[in-house]
Amino acid sequence: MPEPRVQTDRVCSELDRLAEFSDAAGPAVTRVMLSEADLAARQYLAGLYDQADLTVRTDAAGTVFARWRGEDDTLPAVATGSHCDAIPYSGKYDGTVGVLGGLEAIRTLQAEGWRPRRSIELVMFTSEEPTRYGVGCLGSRLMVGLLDPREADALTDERGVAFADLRAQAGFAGDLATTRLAAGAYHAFVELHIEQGPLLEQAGAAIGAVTAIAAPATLRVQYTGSGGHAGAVLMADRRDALLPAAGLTLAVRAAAVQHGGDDTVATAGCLKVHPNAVNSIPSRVTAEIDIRDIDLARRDRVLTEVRSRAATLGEEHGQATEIEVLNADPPAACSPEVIAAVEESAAALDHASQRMISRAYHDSLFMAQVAPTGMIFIPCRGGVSHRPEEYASPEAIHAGVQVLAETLRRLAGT
Ligand code: HGY
Ligand code: MN
Ligand code: MN
Repeated sequence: MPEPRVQTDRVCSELDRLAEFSDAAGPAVTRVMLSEADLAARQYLAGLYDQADLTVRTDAAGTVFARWRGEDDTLPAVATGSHCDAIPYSGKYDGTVGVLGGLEAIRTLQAEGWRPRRSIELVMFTSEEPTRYGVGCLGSRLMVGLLDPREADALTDERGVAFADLRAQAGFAGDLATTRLAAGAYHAFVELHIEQGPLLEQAGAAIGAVTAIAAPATLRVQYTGSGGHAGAVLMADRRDALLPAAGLTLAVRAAAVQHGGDDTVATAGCLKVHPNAVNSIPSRVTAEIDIRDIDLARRDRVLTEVRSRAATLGEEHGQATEIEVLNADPPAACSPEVIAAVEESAAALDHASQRMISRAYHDSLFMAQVAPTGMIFIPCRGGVSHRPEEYASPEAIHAGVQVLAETLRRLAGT
């Protein structure tokens, strides 16, 4: 079988260029959904899609679909893709490898003169990261009907800007209900992504064939004390909102360790202190907590424990406590057919592969609810991700794009 002739230099230089659209100094990348940097990145990608003669549409949430028409465009297409938004001070490969790698896989197949029977659609999902609204995968949740369009439009960021207004300013018009995918829209979905863990590198395997995606949950807890002058209010008279929040960050770890298992992870990754001034007693503190597990019942046990501790801490400190579950999603199983296509493609190209679960979530977590879905992982150095040191080598990217191209050929050729 002819090896897909991936132009690795091209895709790596495009990844470098994409990383420049950022609100952080390199090598860090910050590209929050629909920020100026994100809008500029979208423009850059639109130019690349145009050069590849793809037919592009954008839905009302800002998810972009770039379609390579197959011989029979009426058949359910095969989709691939990922995201280009990036959490603050992260790296340049999370998500982008799946978008630019997907584009490179399509260009590689085009260059061979091969024509897919089914159309191949490259999807760039809007807002995979939870940075702006606290909930991740906004675009794919809407596409699969898991997020009420009115609720989504009403989401407000920390400046109080609603998604409805933000997307209108970006030119994404229309009712969010129109983002819902038609039943059977896709024959299959496969996402290329860095592993964001160390297993492939440790095993010396080039390819991960993902079998399942862990179950994420996010909790928001807000404590309201009384604040005041840090010098003038005596200790007995204080209601410092940071105290129950500090107790909660420790309780999150205790709950995961005592009530979870080896695959249970939890952290309070976000703590917003108001007014956040050294000489002012915190009057309001909001904690956002991330809890995950591959076992749903165990994840929910830990979630229940953390919610209970959050309430108790508020009572102990005599402070008003608001607790909100932002999302509590089930895990996803990948499709045996897509897993097989990934493994057979890797074998045909002499790339060592191994089956594994994804502890990070991805848009695939939701696409699996509407189409046979799989993921292709490539190693990232030291398993590091969501940090500026995140790195995927050209060799790793080359192998991942080759296997993606071959997987698309298999899935879209029939
Ligand atoms: O948090 C995640 O798992 C993904 O990177 N959004
Ligand atoms: Mn991420
Ligand atoms: Mn990602």
